[in-house]
Amino acid sequence: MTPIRFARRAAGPFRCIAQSCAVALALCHALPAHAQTFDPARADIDAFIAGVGKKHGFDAESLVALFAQVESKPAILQAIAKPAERTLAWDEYRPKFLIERRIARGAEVHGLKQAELERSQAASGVPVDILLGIVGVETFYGENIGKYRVIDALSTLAFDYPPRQAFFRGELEQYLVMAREEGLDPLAPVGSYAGAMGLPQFMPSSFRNFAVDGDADGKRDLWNDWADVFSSVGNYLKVHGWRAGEPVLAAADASNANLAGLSDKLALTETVGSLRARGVKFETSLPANAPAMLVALKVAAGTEYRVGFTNFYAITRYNRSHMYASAVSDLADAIGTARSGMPLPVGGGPVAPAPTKPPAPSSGWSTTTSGT
Ligand SMILES: [Ca+2]
Repeated sequence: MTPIRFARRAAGPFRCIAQSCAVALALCHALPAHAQTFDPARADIDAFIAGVGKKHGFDAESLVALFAQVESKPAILQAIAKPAERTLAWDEYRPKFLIERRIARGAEVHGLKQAELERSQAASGVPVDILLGIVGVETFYGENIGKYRVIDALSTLAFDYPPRQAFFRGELEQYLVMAREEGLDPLAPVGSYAGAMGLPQFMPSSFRNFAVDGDADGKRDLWNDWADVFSSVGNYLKVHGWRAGEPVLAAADASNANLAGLSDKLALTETVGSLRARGVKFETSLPANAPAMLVALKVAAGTEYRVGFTNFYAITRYNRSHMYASAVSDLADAIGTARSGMPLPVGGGPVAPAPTKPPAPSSGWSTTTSGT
C-alpha cells in the first residue's frame, strides 16, 4: 500500500512519492554517491533511538548495534524523485500494466491459488480478480517486490530525506515494532525504495493494522504465503469501505456534460444521480443516491472519462491515484476475461481507446518498486 504522492499530503498506507525532483536531486548531490552505514551517534538518529526505545521498550544498545548496520542509499533518494503517476498520461500508464504476460500470469495464479483466493473473497467480499489485480499491479505477482532492505529504505528516507522525514520516521518506528511482533530479523526483509513490503507492498503501519494471517499458521507472511497476501489485500479494502457485489467503475461519456465546478479530488463528491443530472452518460445498476465521482484520465487525444463508485474509492485508499485504481480495475477485468477463455477486450473509454500497438516490455516497472 501506498504512502503519498507529493501533491497528496495525507498519509496513505503504502507508497511514497517525492516532494520534488529538485529537492531530491539537491539532496543527492549533498550525499555520498555510494551507500554508507549510518552513525547511530548522529544527533537525529540518537534522538530517534532514545524516543523509540522509551516508547516501545526497546533496549537502546540493541538499537545502536542495529543502526550501525543500516545503510543510507543514494539510489533510494533518486528513486523517490520519479513519481511515475504524475508524469505519465493514462494512455502511457495503462499499457505498463495491461500487458499480456501480466494478464496471463494473473490467470495462472488464479489456477494455482484458487482456494486461497476464494477464501479471501468470502472473508472480505472483494472479488478474486480485484485481489489479483492489486497484486499484479503492485509487484507482478511477486516478480518485483523490491530489492532494498526495508530498514535501509525507511532509514534513508527517515534521516536523509527531510521533506518526508516525519512520515518515514513513523513508518520506521512501526517497522521496528512489527519486526519484534512478527519475530523477524529487522535486517532481513526486502521491499521497495519506499519500504513497501511483500507481494502486496504494505507499509509497516498498514502491515500492523491490516495484514491478516489467512491460513491461520500463526504468522503473517506477505512475502511467501499467498493466503496471507490475498487475505490482507481483501481486509485492507474491506476496512476501507469495499462493498461486496457492487461495481468499481463505469465507462462514461461526458462529451455533452456540464462539468463546471466539479471536484477533481479523490473523493466521492457526487452521486449517480447528480452526475446524470450534469449530462454524464454511463450505465450502472446502482441507485441514483449511490456515491460516485467523475474520473478524468488524461490521454493524448483528450480526456477519457469514467464514473468511479464506492469500490473505486476503496482502491484509491490502497494507492491514492485515479490511474492506479483504474489500472487495477482494468487488469482485474482482463484477468477475469482470460480466465473465462474469452478474447481480451480492447479496453479504454469512448474518447480514446487504449493503444493497440504492442506495449513496451514491463522490465520490472512498478509504481511501488521503482529501481527494481
Ligand atoms: Ca499465515
